[in-house]
Amino acid sequence: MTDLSLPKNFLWGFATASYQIEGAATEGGRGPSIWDTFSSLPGKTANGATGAIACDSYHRTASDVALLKSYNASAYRFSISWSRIIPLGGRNDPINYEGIAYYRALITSLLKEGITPFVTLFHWDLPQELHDRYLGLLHKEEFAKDFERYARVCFESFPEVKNWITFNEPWCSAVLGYNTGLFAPGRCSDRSKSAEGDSTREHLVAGHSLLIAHARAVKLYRREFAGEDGMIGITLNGDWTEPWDPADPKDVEAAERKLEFAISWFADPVYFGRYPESMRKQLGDRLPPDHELEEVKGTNDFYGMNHYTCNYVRHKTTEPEEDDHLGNLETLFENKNGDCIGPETESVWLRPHPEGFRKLLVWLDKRYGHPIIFVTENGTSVKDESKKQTTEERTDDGLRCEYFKTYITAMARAMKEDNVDVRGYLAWSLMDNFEWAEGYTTRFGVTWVDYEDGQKRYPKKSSKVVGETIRALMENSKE
Ligand code: GBH
Repeated sequence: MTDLSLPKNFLWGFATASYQIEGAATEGGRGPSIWDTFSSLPGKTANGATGAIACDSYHRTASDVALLKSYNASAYRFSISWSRIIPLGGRNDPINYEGIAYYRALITSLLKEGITPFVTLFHWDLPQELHDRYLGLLHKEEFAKDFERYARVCFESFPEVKNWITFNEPWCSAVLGYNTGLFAPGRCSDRSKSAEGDSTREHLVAGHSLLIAHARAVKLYRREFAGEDGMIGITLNGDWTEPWDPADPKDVEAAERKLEFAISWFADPVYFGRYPESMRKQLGDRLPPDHELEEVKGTNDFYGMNHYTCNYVRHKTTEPEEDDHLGNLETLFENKNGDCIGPETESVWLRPHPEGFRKLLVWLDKRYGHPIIFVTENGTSVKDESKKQTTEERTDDGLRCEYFKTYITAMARAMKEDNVDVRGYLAWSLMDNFEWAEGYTTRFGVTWVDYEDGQKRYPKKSSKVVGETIRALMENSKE
């Protein structure tokens, strides 16, 4: 019997994102997004996959909500496709009421089942037109104004939603979209990959625009919509780090610097109104000026935490490359002794290491002054899962079950032993879906989706494990 517990009102459930599950890319008045364009270009995604059909969730509101209900979830995080609401994206462009009706029906059926919606306004699918008009995230003022208007339309249209997330993982939009070019819109300095782009600075500009747009939407929400119980925040990705050689102060410092380049790049502006010292030192005035971050300070009602993995970090002895986004260091899965951080998964970047989750929760709690935290994503792929043939094999996801048990336990430990204020947990993902550049080869769902057979859904064992683990901890609560 464990001494750990979770409060009775702890919210938990599963997460998804619009482009990864909806499909119906050209239906219901939706305009194209940068992911429609990018995924259609040769060589950008595994097997040329796109989100044109995905899990077909656009046509399956009732069955998706029924699935959540059958898992006993008390919360669901999904994202809104901007170009379904405003097909061209801009502040003077027409609204698509069919898109609003789709999300309204989803929200209504969730609430009817007692499932609390967590709604993300932007999970990477920028309307293509805004990219064509002014290069999207690279134009701070235009982007912030257009995003603010889109946010207003959503706040007005869905007043029942009390938990809003402005941006999902701005690091990914900025770095993968404008520095490495692995994600839409795929800009980078490498001319074999992209005709345009500058990996030494565009991601820093994009990141800055996202922060300003976040701040404007938060202030609008607080001013006109939040009422007594509305909450809004940004969701940041962050992996824990351990020094490659704990006896080398330079590796210890590099491990901390990695956290700052990945997390504090966004969280320091949101909590302190300035960029981290380590980034300013390496990037100088390629990083936009701190004084513009004044309006960003104090714009989180909660910290949205996406967390998956952990790395060993080794400092580099050479000067940083001009396009470096990591903080002049290497990330590894083995330390100096050859210890491995965790077992392999289907994702080259992901190795389970639950202790890192606890440590990162504590680090965030300390650095950002004991914020309310919602874990908005946590989960894993499983090596060779897509090769499984029978339904029995496909639903038997042992590594994922173990992952959820150990990660949820690590979270409960951080709450009990370190007093971290976690209010909710959303597992990634409700179902297998379009895994961006990896297409459909990598699966993160607690539900198997059969893409060859009409997008049929089959609950995997992990779909039960998440709820069982959390509810057992809730039953231990004395509150
Ligand atoms: C989340 O990102 C996303 O929010 C979600 O949409 C996605 O489906 C889920 O993860 C699973 O991947 O090798 O340099 O390309 C997680 C954070 C950060 C993980 C970037 C992958 C790739 C680094 N992601 N990382 S790189």
